[in-house]
Formats: sequence, C-alpha cells, structure tokens
Amino acid sequence: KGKSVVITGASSGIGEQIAYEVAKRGGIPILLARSKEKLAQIAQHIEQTYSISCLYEQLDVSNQEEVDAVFDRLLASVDIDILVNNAGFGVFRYVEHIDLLEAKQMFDVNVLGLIACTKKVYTHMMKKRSGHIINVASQAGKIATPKSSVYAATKHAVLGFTNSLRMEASMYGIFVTAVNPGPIETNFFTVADTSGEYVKNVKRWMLRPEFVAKRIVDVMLTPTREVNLPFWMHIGSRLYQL
Ligand code: NJP
Repeated sequence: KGKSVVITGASSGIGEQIAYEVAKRGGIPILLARSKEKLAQIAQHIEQTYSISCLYEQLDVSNQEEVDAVFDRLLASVDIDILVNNAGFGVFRYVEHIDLLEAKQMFDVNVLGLIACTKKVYTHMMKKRSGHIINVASQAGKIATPKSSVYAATKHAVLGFTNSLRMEASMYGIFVTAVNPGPIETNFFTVADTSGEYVKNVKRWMLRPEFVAKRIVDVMLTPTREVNLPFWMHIGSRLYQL
C-alpha cells in the first residue's frame, strides 16, 4: 500500500503539484486547504487518472479548532505517513508600509498554522515511531531581501522550528525536512506582489511548481535535512539595485 501523504495548501501551486506527483508515484495524497471546490476538482482528477481514492477536507490552518477537528477526523481513519506543511502566503511591502494585522495573519498561517498541524501529526507519529514531516520554508528564510521583511521573518521562524523539531523527532525515528525554494511561478505573487515590480525582475529565473514538487517527492523517498533550490540568487544583488 502506498504512503499516506497529507498536504496543506493543496488547492494550488506547489501543493497541487505535490498531490499529482505523490499519486503518480503510487502514494495516497490527502488534500487540505480553504478552497473546497478546487480541492474537489483536484481530488476528482487524481481519482480518475490514478484509480485511487483521494480524500480532501476544507481547512484554514490558522484556525486552531479547525486544525484539531480536521486532524482528529483524519487520524481516526488514516495512518498518516508524511505531512507536507505547505500552506502559506506572503505580502511584500517596504517596512514603512507594514500593516500589523496583515503581518499577524502571515505569522498565524505560515508559522502558527504549521506548528498546529505539526503537533497533531507528530504526536501520532511519535506513537508509531515513524513518519516524515516536510516543511516548506523559503530562501527568504535563509537570506535577506528587501520588501519581504515580515514574510522572511515567518520563514526564518519556520526554519528555527524545523531545525529544533528535527533534533527531537530523531529520537522517535521521524524524519524532518526543510524545503527552501527560490521564486516559483504560482498564485503566490498575485498576493505577494500586486505591483508586479518583484515578478518583473525575477520572472526569467522562476522555478516551475512541477519541478519543485518533484524535488519534494524525491525527498519523501530519500529523506534529507534540507532541500535548497536557490539558483535565482546569483542575480540577487542586481535585482535589488534596480
Ligand atoms: O502559492 P499558492 P505557492 N489555510 O498561492 C493555501 C512557499 N513558497 O504554491 O486556502 C490553509 O499557489 C492556499 O489554499 P487556499 C509559500 O510561502 C513559495 O507558491 O485554498 N491553506 C494554497 O493552496 C507557501 O508556504 C514561493 O487559498 C492556506 C496554498 O496555501 C508554499 O510555498 C517561494 C491558507 C498557496 O498556494 C506554497 O505556495 C518560496 C490558510 N490560512 C516559498 N492560506 C513562490 N511561489 O515563489 C493559504 O520560497 N493557503
């Protein structure tokens, strides 16, 4: 039987592509996100293409009660092998334009949402002494770039959490991987960069979500501490001098 892989933020972008790639390689993707209709379409496509049943549930990861309820329900019927914490968003602003409510939402989703989902699945994995947690952070969590201070802070937090979790998890035979991509062609930038200023500068170097998804599914088969996909950074300094 294929591994059960829960993917947050599975309604678009990398999460959607991870779901297809998992199914393609014989795993069983379980889809979570807020957009239920999109999840239903993706699940239907997977069921028809790969002849497997594909569960999906509506979940806002920043709502802790919802996280508890959804994972309790899932864990009652599914033995989760792998969790991909992929749900997240960013809004790029210069520091003088930061909106604190928006900043809080970024932390609620990218950091606290990820921690809440991890806690539910990790306690299950601790009992069976196996599993793999894959956290999608970012190159923004490794390096400084202008206009992304709050987003970068959330991804630095994700990496801090992930690195500490990895030390604890190793005692239970649980793998923990951080994934740090550069810019990817997804819906992310329709929210992150409404002016189009950033995208204009990085467009040529953007990663395809299918490529990132393949790398993430590779890691499920051969666990690694960290996956870095940073080749866009070679032009980093030039970018921001514009
Ligand atoms: O973006 P997008 P990506 N609760 O917008 C979901 C990181 N990353 O695939 O809820 C639950 O296509 C949303 O679903 P919905 C990035 O930080 C990206 O690029 O239905 N889910 C959708 O499925 C993020 O962590 C780039 O709206 C929530 C998904 O998240 C991850 O990659 C570079 C949610 C976002 O899909 C996937 O982003 C990088 C919530 N509250 C890291 N809020 C990049 N694109 O350049 C959102 O280094 N979602």
